Amino acid sequence: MTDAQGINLIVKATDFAARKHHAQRRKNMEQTPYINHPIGVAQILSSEGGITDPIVLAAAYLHDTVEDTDTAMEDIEKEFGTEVRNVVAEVTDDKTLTKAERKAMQVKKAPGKSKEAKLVKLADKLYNLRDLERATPVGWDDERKREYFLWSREVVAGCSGTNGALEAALDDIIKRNL
Ligand SMILES: [Mn+2]
Repeated sequence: MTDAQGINLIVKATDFAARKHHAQRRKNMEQTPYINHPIGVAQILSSEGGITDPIVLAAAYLHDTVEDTDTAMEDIEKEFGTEVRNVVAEVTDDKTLTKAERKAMQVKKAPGKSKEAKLVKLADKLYNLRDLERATPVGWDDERKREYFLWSREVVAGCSGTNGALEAALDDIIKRNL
């Protein structure tokens, strides 16, 4: 991939995600537009993780489109190619499972994921834990918050050896909140 192709892929993914998530809001008090989350995940990978691979950055923007919008995995394949599709597929939960089963699967499957998928996962968890540390979501209590940190710690452990900076930031925030 040339630099121009890489930039094109990332910008196209940003636009695609913005359109798909346009009507969604985060579950925080301020009802932040959902797109802030994938943008923040890509930003963490780029600025803190030092990631420059356009496949990983495009997948970061797209990582919740199949799980949370009407996007099909085939749409991702058609628009962004097989490599991006594979990373998005690896970080997409199976919605036919219950929430508890999906969380258990994330822990179980994390160690076997590709490096690209682990990077997106680490940045996604870091973004969500920072959100959680800043403010408790509507309808959550301290116990639910603690359980989320405990579960995240297990998923992150399954992704270890992938990116020193992201893992150090995750270690810090998890220790601070448990
Ligand atoms: Mn996410």
